[in-house]
Amino acid sequence: MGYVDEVLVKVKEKNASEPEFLQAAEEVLESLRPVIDANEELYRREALLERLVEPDRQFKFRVPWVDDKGQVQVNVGYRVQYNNAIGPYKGGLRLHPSVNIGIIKFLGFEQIFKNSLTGLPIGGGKGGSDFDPKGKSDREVMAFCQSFMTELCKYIGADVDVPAGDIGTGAREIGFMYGQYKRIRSVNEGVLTGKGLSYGGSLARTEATGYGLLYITEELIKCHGESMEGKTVAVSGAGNVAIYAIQKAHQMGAKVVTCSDSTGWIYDPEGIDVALLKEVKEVKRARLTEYAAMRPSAEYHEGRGVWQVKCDIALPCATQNELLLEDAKQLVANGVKAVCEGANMPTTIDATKYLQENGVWFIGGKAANAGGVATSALEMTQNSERLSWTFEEVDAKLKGIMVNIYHNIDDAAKRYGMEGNYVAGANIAGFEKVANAMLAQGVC
Ligand code: NDP
Ligand code: 2IT
Repeated sequence: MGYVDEVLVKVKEKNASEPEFLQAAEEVLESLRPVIDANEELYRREALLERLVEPDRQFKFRVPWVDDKGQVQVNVGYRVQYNNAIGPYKGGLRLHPSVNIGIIKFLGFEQIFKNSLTGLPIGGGKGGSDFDPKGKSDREVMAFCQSFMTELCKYIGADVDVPAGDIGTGAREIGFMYGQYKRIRSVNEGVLTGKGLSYGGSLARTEATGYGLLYITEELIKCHGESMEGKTVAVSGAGNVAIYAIQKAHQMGAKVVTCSDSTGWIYDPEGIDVALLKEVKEVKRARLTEYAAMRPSAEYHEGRGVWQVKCDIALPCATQNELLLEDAKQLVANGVKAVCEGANMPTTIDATKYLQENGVWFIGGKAANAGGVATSALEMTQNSERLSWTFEEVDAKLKGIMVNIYHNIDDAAKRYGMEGNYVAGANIAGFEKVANAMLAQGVC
């Protein structure tokens, strides 16, 4: 049995109750086959893959807090420090009732390769809690965040592990967590990214994941001789990534006709009104039914259905496994040209294969949504040098990073005879740097 297969068997045995992690690990290991096969003896002797799939350490802790009625609530907190071969652990904190160790591990594992692709010195980590911010008052969210950070602060630090936002964690939550970190540790340091602009945050971090997604999508389209101008785009999600993806797509002359949340979706043939969407989601924290009520051109539908709409480009920006095989078939039948992932692992493995086999240009999340964490690393740099860059400076660096990522993953795929397979290209390019760093640093 080859080394990749040996490791896959062990990973499946050891993590049988973690389907999302297994999905992420399988996708990566399968696509690394040509690289591993070329150095099989060395990698096996060094147990490189076994070391890569096993986190450096993982923390699980109780998060007690008091709600507005005086009732004590208890949530579970997690932080997985996956791999710091190329820099401090870096990755977001997800607050969603579905959060469990398998989901945090899948996200942390993917983060290793994504962070490597940015070209910046950041390792992989992820954390979060099964706390649901929906329907909670600001005071309850603060109580949770303070309790969460009271434990988390023992494990993080500006040169150790730097968390950030993810689903359910935005500027409000990062602010409360940062305040608590400072109370306990008495240091002003770049321990979190996505901070408010008045206390160490970076301009353009809020926009970065969505904008970065469009920069790489534009480069992909351009390299295939086309432009974003006049393209019809389907976006899922209505959170941080989706909103700024829609905004940048419109700035590029495309028209985004859909968005969605966890209860329903919008079809707006006139193009999504970003200002209204921001008002509904960022300010009122309301459902998309409110968008439809204020926008005569929009239709609201319950459930899921974004991928049924005819489009040239599809950008899944909500959550994992939200684009299934049947959706991929519909997209292909409707003539989709490109699918680029704003979310982490939104497309199932069979749907990805179907899209690739049917000639769709497909860029996975590790490359396509790397603009968020890349700009987080730029925030860390600004914190270290105690300077703030202008929006234009940060945005220009972000664009450069995304264009670079496209060419790196394209080149890596070509080097291994898989031209156009950007999923394999991203996994290979991300892996090479981490693997070299691990080998250079010995058995650890
Ligand atoms: P937000 O919390 O801002 O928004 C998430 C959006 O997805 C919301 O519209 C939410 O709907 C919807 N959603 C969440 N869970 C589900 C579900 N189970 N079914 C259907 N819809 C769902 O998160 P982000 O925009 O920050 O994150 C979106 C994705 O992008 C995630 O996969 C995240 O890991 C990834 N990502 C985020 C980055 C960042 O910088 N924020 C960077 C790179 C990747 P509702 O409003 O109803 O909850
Ligand atoms: O999935 C991701 O890359 C993020 N949620 C952003 C992580 C970060 O550290 O900015």
